[in-house]
Amino acid sequence: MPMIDERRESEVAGIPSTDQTPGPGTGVAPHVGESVTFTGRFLVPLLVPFAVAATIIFYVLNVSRIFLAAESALAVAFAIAVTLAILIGGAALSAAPKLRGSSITLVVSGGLLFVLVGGLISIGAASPKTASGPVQCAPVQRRLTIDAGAGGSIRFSFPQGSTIKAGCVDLKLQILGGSHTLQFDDAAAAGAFPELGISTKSWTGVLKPGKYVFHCTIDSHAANGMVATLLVTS
Ligand SMILES: [Cu+2]
Repeated sequence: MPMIDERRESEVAGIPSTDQTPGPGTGVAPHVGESVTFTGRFLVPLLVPFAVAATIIFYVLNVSRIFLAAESALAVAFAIAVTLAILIGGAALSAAPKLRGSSITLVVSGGLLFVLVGGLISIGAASPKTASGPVQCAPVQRRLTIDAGAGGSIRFSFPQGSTIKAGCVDLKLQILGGSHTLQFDDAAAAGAFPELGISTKSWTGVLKPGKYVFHCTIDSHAANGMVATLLVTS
């Protein structure tokens, strides 16, 4: 740095330096203004933790959704791919500090978009498979009401008989006393048709021919004999 040395020598010698503009090769960029200082010193350090937290939440939400939706092996593979992409991307970005800000923004938002798309396409599959009710059918061909707790008993009763023809059936539980429910014993039937009770009093669905054993889920009602069979004929 011959220029600095020269200046020092001139200052030491008491000769005022007239050259106020930094010469080429000094490598000192002049300060542009206060806004740069405010953004760099205050705004960025303040926003970075929030951005990091938001990114982590975003990542966890979407990747966990992928885990919920996909078969375990596929989900693990995807999560590893996403995590590796983030790690490699981060390493590449820090290894290339001269990359323009706009390029970094593009790469990062591209990665986030990748994670978001992965999360979005698995939304439906990730939703819990609740027994949301039987396949709706129309028109209703038959209606059947099953009574529960008639005369203060802990029993089911069939005012219209316990046999019904297969088809589009509207089944209703009429609670005459106490609190009772109606749920099919068979796991597949219980999954297909919602439990009837206080909140859900009826459903409409296709009943195929067969014997449908059902019970009350309240306390020890079933153990005390609150079970019955609905016969569906072809
Ligand atoms: Cu009961």
